[in-house]
Amino acid sequence: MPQLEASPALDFQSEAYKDAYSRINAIVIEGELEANDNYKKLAEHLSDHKDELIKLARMENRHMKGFQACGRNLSVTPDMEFAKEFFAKLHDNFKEAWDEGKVVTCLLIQSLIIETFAISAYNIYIPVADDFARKITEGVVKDEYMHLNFGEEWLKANFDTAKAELEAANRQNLPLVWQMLNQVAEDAAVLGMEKDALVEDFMITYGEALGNIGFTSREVMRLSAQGLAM
Ligand code: Y39
Ligand code: FE
Ligand code: FE
Ligand code: FE
Repeated sequence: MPQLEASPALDFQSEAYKDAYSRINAIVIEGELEANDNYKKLAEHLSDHKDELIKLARMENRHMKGFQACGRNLSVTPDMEFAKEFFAKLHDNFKEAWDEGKVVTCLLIQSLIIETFAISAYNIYIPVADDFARKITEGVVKDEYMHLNFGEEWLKANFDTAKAELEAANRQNLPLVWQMLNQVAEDAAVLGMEKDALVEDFMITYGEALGNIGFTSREVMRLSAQGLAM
C-alpha cells in the first residue's frame, strides 16, 4: 500500500494536525496506562509468570512516558477524557472477566487484541511520524511484539482448556475494535494513517497470532472477521 506517496506533505504544526493528534496521542497514552494496569493484574493471577508480567507492566509505563513526550514535543495537550471514553467498553470487559477469574479472556483482551491494535497502529504511524515520535515509536513497537508473544505462548500451552473461552471472548471483544477503529479513522487519516492499512495490518497480525496459538486457518478466518463491518 503506497501510503507515503499517496499522502500530501504533513504539517505537524498545523491546527488540523494538532487537533487530531490531541485525540490519537491521548488514546495511546491511556492505552499504555491501562496496559500497565492490566499486566500488573495478570501478574497476580499467573504467579508462575509474575516477574515477567511485572516487567511487561514496567515497559508499558515507559511507553506511556514516551508518548507523553511526543505530545509535549508538538505542544499538544492530549484529550484524556476522550481517550478514557474510547477504551471504556474494553476496559469494563477486562474488569468483568477479571472479577470472574476468567484469565483467558483477560489475556485475549490485553495480549492479543490490544497488543495487535497497538502493533498495527504503531507500524502504520512510523513512516508518517515526526522525527521525534518516530524514534520513540520504533522502540515501543518492538516491545509490543514481545507482549503479543507472551499471550501467544501462554494460550498455546493451554489451548485445549482455553479454546472455548477464547472463542467467546473474541466474539465479545473483537467487534469493539472495529468500532474503535471507525471512531478514530478520520483523525488517523489527518496524521497520514489510512484505515485500510490499519485494518490490513491488524488482520495479518491477529490472524498469525491465532494460528500460532493453535486455531486452524478456517477458524482463524472466522474469528478474525468477527464483527468486521466496513
Ligand atoms: O500494549 C499496549 O501498549 C497497548 C496499549 C497500547 C494501546 C495502543 C492503542 C492504539 C490505538 C491507536 C489507534 C490509532 C488509529
Ligand atoms: Fe505499550
Ligand atoms: Fe504492550
Ligand atoms: Fe503496549
